[in-house]
Amino acid sequence: MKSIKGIYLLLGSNLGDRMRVLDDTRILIKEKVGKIQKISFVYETEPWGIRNQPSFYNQVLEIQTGLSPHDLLKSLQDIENEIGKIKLGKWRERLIDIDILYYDQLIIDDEYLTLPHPEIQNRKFTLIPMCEVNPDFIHPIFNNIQKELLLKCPDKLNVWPLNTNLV
Ligand code: PH2
Ligand code: MG
Ligand code: MG
Repeated sequence: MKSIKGIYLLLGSNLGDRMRVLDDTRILIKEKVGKIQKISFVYETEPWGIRNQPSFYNQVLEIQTGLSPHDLLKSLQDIENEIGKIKLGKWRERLIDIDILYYDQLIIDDEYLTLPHPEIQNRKFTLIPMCEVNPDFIHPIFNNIQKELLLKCPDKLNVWPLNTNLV
C-alpha cells in the first residue's frame, strides 16, 4: 500500500572504519534523535559525483522523532561533528554524512534545508536501500513511489549489499 508518513535518513561514510562509523552513528541517533524503526542493509557503493575517492558505505534508516525538520537537521549536524571529532580530530575530513531524505510529505526549500533531498531520484545508492525499507513511500513532488523512481533512475554506478547471505 502506498505510504505518505515516515522520516528517512541516509547515512554515508567513506573514510576510516566505515562499518564502525555507521554503528556509532546509529547509537548517537538513538541517544539524541529518537527511535530507529527500520534499517536497510549496509551497501558498499561506488562514489557518485567526484569519482576519485574511496567507495562509500550507505544505509537508510526510518526514524521516529518529535523534532521539527530544522531541529532534526541541527541534531544530525551535531552528531556529524561529534563523530568527526572522535575519529579524526578537529581539522580533519568528515567521516559521516547524515542526510534527511524525507520528512513525511513535507516540502521545504530554504537556506538551511531542502526536503525531499534534491538528489534522491538520481542516486541508486539512495533508492536501493530506500526501496528495501519502504518501496511504496510516495515522493511528495514527483508523486512516484520509490520503486518507480528506481526504475526510472539513470544512475549506472554499482551498489553492493554487505553482510547478507543473499549474494
Ligand atoms: N555522498 C556524496 C557524494 N557522493 N557517493 C556515494 N556512493 N554515496 C554517498 O553517500 C555520496 C556519494 C555527498 O554527500
Ligand atoms: Mg550527502
Ligand atoms: Mg549532507
